Amino acid sequence: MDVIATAGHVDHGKSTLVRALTGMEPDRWEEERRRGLTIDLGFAWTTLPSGRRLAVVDVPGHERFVGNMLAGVGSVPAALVVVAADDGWSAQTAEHVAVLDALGVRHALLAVTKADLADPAPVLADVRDRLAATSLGTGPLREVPGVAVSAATGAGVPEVVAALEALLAGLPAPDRDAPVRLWIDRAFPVKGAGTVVTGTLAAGRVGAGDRLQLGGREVGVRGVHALGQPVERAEATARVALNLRGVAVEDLSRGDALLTPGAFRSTAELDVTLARAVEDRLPAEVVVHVGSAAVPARLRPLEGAAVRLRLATPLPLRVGDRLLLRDPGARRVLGADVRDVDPPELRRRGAARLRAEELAAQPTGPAGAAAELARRRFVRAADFAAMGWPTPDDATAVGPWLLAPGLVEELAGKLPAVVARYRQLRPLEPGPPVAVVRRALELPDDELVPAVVRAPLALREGRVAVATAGLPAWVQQAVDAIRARLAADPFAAPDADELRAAGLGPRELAAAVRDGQLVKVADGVYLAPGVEEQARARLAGVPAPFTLSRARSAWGTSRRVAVPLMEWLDARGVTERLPDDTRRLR
Ligand SMILES: Nc1nc2c(ncn2[C@@H]2O[C@H](COP(=O)(O)OP(=O)(O)OP(=O)(O)O)[C@@H](O)[C@H]2O)c(=O)[nH]1
Ligand SMILES: [Mg+2]
Repeated sequence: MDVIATAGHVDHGKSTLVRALTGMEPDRWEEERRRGLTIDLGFAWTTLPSGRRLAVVDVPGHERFVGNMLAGVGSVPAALVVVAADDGWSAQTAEHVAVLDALGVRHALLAVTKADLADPAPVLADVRDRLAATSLGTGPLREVPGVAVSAATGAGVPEVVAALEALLAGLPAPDRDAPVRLWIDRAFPVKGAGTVVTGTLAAGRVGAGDRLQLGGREVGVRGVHALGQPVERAEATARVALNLRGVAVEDLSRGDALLTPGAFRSTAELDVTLARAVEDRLPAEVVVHVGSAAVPARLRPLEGAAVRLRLATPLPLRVGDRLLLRDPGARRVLGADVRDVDPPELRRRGAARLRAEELAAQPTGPAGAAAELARRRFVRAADFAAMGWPTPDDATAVGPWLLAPGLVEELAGKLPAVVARYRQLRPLEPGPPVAVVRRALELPDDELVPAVVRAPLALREGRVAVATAGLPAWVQQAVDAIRARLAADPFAAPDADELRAAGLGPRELAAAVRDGQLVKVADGVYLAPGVEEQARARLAGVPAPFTLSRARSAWGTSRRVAVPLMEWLDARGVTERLPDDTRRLR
């Protein structure tokens, strides 16, 4: 299916031509038919002789309804520009064409209507001339095909049909694999079905059973209609009506968007560049139009074509989107391309100018993505994609993160100094905990730390440790003395006074335990590694079951050591405590 929107001055014959082309009545409201004036968007469709199906969004020409016109053309790739032969280029012709130009619409057909009332030739020539200067002009001659037609006599209608066929055949194929962002243009209740919304599906596909994101919630698609018929699945480009589950009509309005979950991020602050240079001052307040949405925004010129926008309500925007900025006071519209949907804060003096220079220098497309990743250094891959960037080929992927090329090596190079600094302050520790490294390297997530650890550093028990860390010399000496004594008598744990005299406080002892040189049996009770086997070996020679005091004499130690050692062995499953408080080996 193809979708085209009308454009043109009030009363120039848009709706009449749509009626002649489709046999359908685009003016849906009683008031519209009574006044012979389109107020809101109208929808009609037909099958062209080639078999191509065409939906037409008919817009109002009256200046008061330009907001509706904008909602109608926002997602549509091609326009049918209507100018009456007896009136020629008029105020809303100019305004509508400026809108199409600002939106960057590149495909159009000019129909000069009411050819029965005046010679259409001069108007055809004049308007085609004017259109050549806009985005609608294509080819080296910047031509727009034009046809004269009279809906009153029917003359020219077949020529309009033929010209439409040619135009539609030349439209670029929509991206049907892209995520869905359906800008809602109508929401209404249907008896028995519930909530129905309509919109122009510009990319992607949507089918019954899909789940779509709507603001902060998810809604289910119960059914899909296209051109009045139920379909399994609709593919871009298409006019679609979706029957939604999980949302009331009152909670929906024109300008809301239904989104592929997770594929878009909502943003209220963004950087754009104007599509055309502007000589005079930019307005401080504009209305941003995209799809069927219209949101007031504050505009801050950065420098040159670069502008920062702050939206009154966030919108699901992506880098590469074309926005229309409207200055309602001056009746002026500007096209603007979204360049960054998560722009850096501008705090320092001159930051705005630097940002503008950055944007001016940054290419668009994949090369722009590489530059963007280099600027951000790291970003979640899903976020980056939701911003509208393709994944740069040379990015480093670490779990859910993307890192700029070369960044891992750069950080790995910095890490030894971070570890050395830490160990200078805390010589008893083998190295900094992962969280400390994360902060020191200004990484956003602990998950990224392992990627920058290189030998001889290693990740050990939640720390980045020096493989050959060992203990400071004086601690090692004191521990050696204790180990020598324990080698002679494995259960002669030094008491608190002895430990203190040797200079071993809790931190030194913890370091010795971490380093595998001592075993902590209980607070203040430290023995040598291997004590478990030695304790078991001694108990093996004692008839079971045995009492604590029998075990104590087998170990040849005091109650101070024997009581916690016995419990420690119980806990490790070496011994088993029986109901009468005696033990046996397991
Ligand atoms: N003689 C003649 N009258 C026409 C022709 N096309 C439209 N009209 C008349 O022009 C008037 C306006 O036509 P519409 O089709 O409603 O114009 P429109 O552009 O849709 O107007 P808005 O939607 O209000 O902007 C109607 O009275 C039509 O009958 C034509 O080709 N010849
Ligand atoms: Mg009309």
